[in-house]
Amino acid sequence: MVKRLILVLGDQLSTSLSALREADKAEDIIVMAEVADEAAYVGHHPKKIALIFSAMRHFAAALRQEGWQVAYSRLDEDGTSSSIVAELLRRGEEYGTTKVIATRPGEWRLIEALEDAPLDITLLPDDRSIASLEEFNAWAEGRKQLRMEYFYRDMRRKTGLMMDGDQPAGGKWNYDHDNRKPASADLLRSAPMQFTPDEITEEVLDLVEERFGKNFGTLRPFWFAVTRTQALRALDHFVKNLLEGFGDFQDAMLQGDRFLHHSVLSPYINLGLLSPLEVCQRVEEKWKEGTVPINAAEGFIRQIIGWREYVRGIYFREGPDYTTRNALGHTRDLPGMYWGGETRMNCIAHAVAQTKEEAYAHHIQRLMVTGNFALLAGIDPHQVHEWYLSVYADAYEWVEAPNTVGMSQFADDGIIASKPYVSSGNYIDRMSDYCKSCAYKVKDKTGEDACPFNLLYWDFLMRHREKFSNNPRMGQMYRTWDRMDEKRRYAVLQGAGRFLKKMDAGEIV
Ligand code: FAD
Ligand code: DLZ
Ligand code: SF4
Repeated sequence: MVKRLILVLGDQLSTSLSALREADKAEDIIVMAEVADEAAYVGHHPKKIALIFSAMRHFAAALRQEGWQVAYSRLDEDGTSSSIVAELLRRGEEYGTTKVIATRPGEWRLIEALEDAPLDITLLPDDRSIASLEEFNAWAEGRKQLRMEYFYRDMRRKTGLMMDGDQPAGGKWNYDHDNRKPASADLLRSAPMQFTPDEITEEVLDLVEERFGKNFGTLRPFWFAVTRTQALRALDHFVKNLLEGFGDFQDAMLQGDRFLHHSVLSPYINLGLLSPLEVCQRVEEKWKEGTVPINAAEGFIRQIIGWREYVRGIYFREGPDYTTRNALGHTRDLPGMYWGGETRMNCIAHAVAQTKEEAYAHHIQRLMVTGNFALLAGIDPHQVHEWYLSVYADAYEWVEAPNTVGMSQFADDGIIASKPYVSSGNYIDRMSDYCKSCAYKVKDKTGEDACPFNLLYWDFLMRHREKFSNNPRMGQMYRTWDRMDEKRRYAVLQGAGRFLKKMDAGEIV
């Protein structure tokens, strides 16, 4: 007689999961399901679906080996329902119970579906992160501005990571000003660790090819880690071979190097294969050994116990309507170049091609290339959000939406970013080698060949002058514009208008 169903979702693959801690091996049954609704709420990249399904199948096998009873439904199996709730109802009928224990999902859509289901469901907190939602809300309460930096300091104190008593190691909380070096192509780096698909993964790849082969993205070669053991090896490889340069080259972009010193660990942390704290502890250990500099270790740890925790807190604090926010009133459709359509902009072409092949782009590519362009061009932030949620292997709404809607598109009206992350082509030129082989000229500020980022940057600032000219961090830009020769200002705005018109008409820009 089964007492309760224990739901384990595709991004809850941690043996320490609250629902599993609550479960009883002898009486409860674990429910895992590959379902059409989850695989299609956006057109996920085929590599992302394959990663999730393969990791789920490996996790189910590991649970069975540990003596758990697992009811696992494959997408291509007869009888599998189309949604998580329908699967719970079906399994409930099969095993004669309506009692369900689940860890709270990472998306409002699914939380609401579970809460509304005609089942006796207990939702437990997801305590795999460092700060609980209550802790985040208590920190946020009464603050005028929710700046990540202050939250991060509390997380340093809480975890004790890189602390000397109650002071930050080395005397500073943040070493970011050392982290702005452009990378050079002749600096040889190791790639992230890659894994050969086993039989389980091959079977998943065939299924994904058949069902989702038309989605944006290249499925093979597939090299992601799909088990905790593999993810731990990827972590080990990163701290030994790549962490040292992480800080220095964190913002750099190179045409011939898709990963630089980045860890490519987000897909594994977000699935639950690695815990955020263990990853940071491993990095701290390396720094204590004296093999990596302080700016690398601090910079990396800040991304996880700072940014990752902070965006999670914001997503759940802001509520289910967060993804529909549009503070700047942007309505333009996402242009075809985001789906691989031809463009003369080399930076966009590269970021999109790499995204298509790897289901990965690093932070500055996401923020300062594709995100920057979408914001400058006034693209509807909901479409931008759906794009990011679809195309990256690490994308789950709780982490993707605050980064896109908030940090990148300023659609939440400045909850996350104190000013919009916009830049002209100059920034991309400084941090990358994209501009050297672009059809546009980054040094040209006006004219047919002028880099579109140069034109759109001013066009954006002018469109939103009322909103931003009093922002103390932006006033200087408006003063620069006002000092510009009138003819040049006219040429810039005309050029931006012509560019946007061409783009809207579907011409190659
Ligand atoms: P590294 O550069 O090696 O960084 C180390 C780790 O820090 C990452 O693995 C990740 O866990 C964490 N991290 C770094 N920056 C952030 C951040 N801003 N928010 C949360 N965690 C962070 N990250 C996701 O995990 N999922 C997403 O869907 C996602 N969407 C994004 C959308 C936009 C528009 C932007 C600008 C950023 C987004 N990010 C997202 C944040 C960041 O780009 C990725 O976490 C990072 O690129 C993952 O690659 P990595 O593991 O090589 O990271
Ligand atoms: C993203 C995803 C996909 C593609 N497929 C499944 C699935 O078939 N079964 C499942 O349990 N989870 C899947 N997921 C992850 C969920 O969408 C994720 O748990 C929610 O979005 C909350 O983060
Ligand atoms: Fe991108 Fe402009 Fe550089 Fe071309 S010139 S790569 S469009 S920033």
